[in-house]
Formats: sequence, C-alpha cells, structure tokens
Amino acid sequence: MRNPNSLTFSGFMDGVRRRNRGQKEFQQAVGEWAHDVIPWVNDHPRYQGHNLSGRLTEPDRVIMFRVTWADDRGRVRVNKGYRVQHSNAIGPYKGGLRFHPSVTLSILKFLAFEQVFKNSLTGLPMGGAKGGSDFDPKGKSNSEIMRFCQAFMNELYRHIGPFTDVPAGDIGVGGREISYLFGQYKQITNQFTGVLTGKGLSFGGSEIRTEATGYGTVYFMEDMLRHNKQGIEGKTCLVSGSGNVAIYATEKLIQHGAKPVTLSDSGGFIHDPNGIDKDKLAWVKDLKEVRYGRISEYADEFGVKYYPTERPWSVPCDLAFPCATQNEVNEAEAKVLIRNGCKGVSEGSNMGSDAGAIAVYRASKILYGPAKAANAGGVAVSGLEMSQNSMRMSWSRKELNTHLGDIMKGIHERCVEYGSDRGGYVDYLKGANIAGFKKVADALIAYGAN
Ligand code: NDP
Ligand code: 2IT
Repeated sequence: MRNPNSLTFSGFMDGVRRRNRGQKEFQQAVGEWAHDVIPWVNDHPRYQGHNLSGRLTEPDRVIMFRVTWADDRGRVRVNKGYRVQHSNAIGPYKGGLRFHPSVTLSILKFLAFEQVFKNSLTGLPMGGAKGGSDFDPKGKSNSEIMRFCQAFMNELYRHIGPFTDVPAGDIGVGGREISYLFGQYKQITNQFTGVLTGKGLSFGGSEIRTEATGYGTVYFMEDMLRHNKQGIEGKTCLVSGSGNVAIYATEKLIQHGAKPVTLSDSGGFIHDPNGIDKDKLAWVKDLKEVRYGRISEYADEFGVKYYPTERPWSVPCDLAFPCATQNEVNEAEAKVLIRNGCKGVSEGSNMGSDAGAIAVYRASKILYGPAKAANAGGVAVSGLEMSQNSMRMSWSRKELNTHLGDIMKGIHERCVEYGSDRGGYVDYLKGANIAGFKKVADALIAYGAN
C-alpha cells in the first residue's frame, strides 16, 4: 500500500513551479535538492508528516527595497535592494550580498536556499539568507561605491543584527564594500557588533576569511582525492573567474604543487600553459583587488593567449574549479571536460554546474564536489568571525587555517556517510543534500508547526 505521507518528485516540483512562476534559478536549486531529499524522506518515516519539504522551500521572508543614491555627476540613481531570509532554524540568518546587474529575486532565492544547507553542513549554528542589488559596480568610482553602500545600509540595517541576520560578501561585494556597509551600520545604530563578516582586520575581521572560500574549495578537492588514495600535486587545473574565490583557489593550488593554467572574467579567459605561478598571481591580485582591471591584461603582460567571450572548459586538464558564477558549466562543456581527461570538479561558485552537467558527472562517476559542500569554507570562517566577535578576541591565522581544514574534512565525511553506494562510489551532491537537510529537519520537527 502506498504510504499516504510519501511524495513524488514530479508532484512536488509541479507545486514548486506553480508557487514560484518564472523563477528558473530557484526552481533549479530546489530540483537538485529534491532529487535526493524526497526519496530519502520517503524511506525515513521520522521525517514524514511534518511538511518539511514545503516549509523548507518557502523563504521565511523576502525584503525588497529601493536604494537611491547620487552618482558623481549629481544624478539621482535608483536600484533594487533585497534580503531573502530563508531559514533561521539552526542559527541567525547568514549569507552574502551580491551586487551585479544580473541580480533578480530568483537568483537571490536560489542562493538563500542553498545557503541553508551549506551552513548546516559546516556544523556551525547558522541559518541561511542572501541579499544584494542589481547595482553594477563596474566602472563606478570609489565614492560612488561608497555612496551606494551607505544608501543600501540605510534600509538594510533595520532587518539585520548579530543575533538576527549577519550578511557578508559575494559577487561584487568584497572587503571595500563590507567596510562601507559596516561603517554605515555603526553610524546609524551607534553599535559596534559583529553584524557583518569579512570585515577589515583592524575592526573585527577574521584572519583567513578573505582566503577561506578558495582555500576550502581546494581542500575539499584534496579530501575527495585522498579518499581515492590520490593527491593534487602535479595536477593541471582549470580555474574560472578571477575574483575573490578564483584568486585564493589558485593560490592554494600553487602552494600545494598543482598547476593552475586558466583564469577568466565575464570578458573571456586566459590560458597560461606554463602555469600561473606565485609572482603572476601577485600581479593578478593587484589587477583585481587594487586596480579593478580586466583579465585580458594578463595576456599582454605575460604573452599568453586570451580567448574573448569563451569559458576555459575546452582546455585539457586533470581537475576543474568553477569559481565565477552559476550555470557556468553546461552539459556539453562537462562532456568536453571529461573527454579531455578531467577527473574531478570542485565548485567555488554557487550552482556552478547546471543540471545537464551534473548528470554527466554522475554518469561518468568523476569526483564532483558540489558548491554547498565545496565552497562552504567561506561561510565557515564567517561563522568563526562571529564567534571571535562575540568573545571579543581573535585567533591566529594558523589556528583559523587548521579550523578551516578540519571543517572541510568534517563536511567531506558527512558527504561520504550519506552519499556512498554499496560499490564505494560517493555521490557528494546526494550526501551534501541529505546531511545538510537532516540537521535543519531535526530542528524543525523539534519546533512543531512553526
Ligand atoms: P567576485 O566578484 O570577487 O568575482 C567574481 C568573478 O566571476 C569575476 O571574475 C567576474 O568577472 C566573474 N563573473 C561574475 N559574473 C559572471 C558572469 N555572469 N559571467 C562570467 N563571469 C562572471 O566574486 P566571488 O569570487 O566572491 O564569487 C564567485 C563565486 O563564488 C560566486 O558564485 C559566489 O556566489 C561564490 N561564493 C563566494 C563566496 C565568498 O566568500 N566570496 C563564498 C561562497 C561562494 P567580471 O569581473 O567580469 O564580472
Ligand atoms: O555563498 C556564500 O557562502 C557566501 N557568499 C559567503 C557567505 C558568508 O556569510 O560568509
């Protein structure tokens, strides 16, 4: 007899699509999750009868607001501002802010949804949220960025707090923007609290936070390789993006003896067959963190080839690290990667691979570290920044790097526990989906209908 509490994937997704019409990124993220979680719930009676899948696919609240600011010519400009507070079941809302012209409610809802399970996987007490704006930081002066950040915080401040919601960076929001946002929060509220993470080291920031996402993505790949009795040394690696995550993934690859050969931005990618070394990376840091320049300049500086409008996945490699944006590896690109010898993908970017690409990874059984596991190092160190702020103390770089490595290992173990089949193949996406879900679900069950 059919269990009256059991759900079908297609029936559930019909409801999700009906309730979130036109929000294709949100539907995609929920679909990837439900693919693993619904069958697992159907096999585990304790998790039935609470409508957990319904409760966890509707954000607690969505805040949308107008951001008005004046550009350098004195013109009054208007952008959309958002904060999606998805779930605070296991801790205060936590997640980044994205400033990019492509930002929509669908994108922020997918990111907030993913954040809930990523944060749960870290083992730290953090709920999930995401926010941002369709503001385009490209080509803006420093003072325009400052005025925009201040205007954004003029509304956001009333919705956040160290025990309520703690934003951080994401695309287009790095140390400079967090500093402007934090300065404005402090100004408005007259409170110096750990309300944002990714702060500067002189005002409550944590060592290793800048590096954490990129480093963690490499650590996760190393954990997957170690599980298969392999190492990263000597491996040719593709990295996409050239922002915060890409730069520090590349740095860790170099430190551990791998050979990163590509970087990209929205204009195209560079291929350096000799490998991007420490000195070249120092030049990229200056280009991207100080001068806010374009990766095409690398080609001129170091005499390598630049491929405008293309992504790096056609270059032969052992390992790939998507570190730019969502859906940056599609099915055809995944097939090319594998045909060219790629044995592992670790996602720095959120939802870096689309559904077609994931199906290719699964079918060919390569190592696939999905974003919610592989890029959790950033938010994990954010969690440690919150702890340090609460204790009014700071830990050393060495201690924090050890914590980061241990947290990534813990995530890897949870993925192995919930994602292994009888033949020893680890479906890391399945493992991450179920392990991330279980902790949040246990809390929701304990709270009753809430
Ligand atoms: P940055 O803004 O520092 O860098 C983003 C990079 O990706 C830039 O090189 C940018 O190029 C490129 N990029 C952005 N959008 C597109 C696009 N539509 N097409 C092609 N390239 C694009 O952001 P981060 O490095 O912080 O973020 C990168 C990814 O990592 C995102 O998916 C983010 O959600 C994820 N992430 C970030 C964390 C963090 O701590 N910062 C934590 C966990 C995940 P261009 O300059 O031309 O726009
Ligand atoms: O996607 C992410 O995990 C982030 N952008 C970092 C979030 C955080 O709160 O540090």
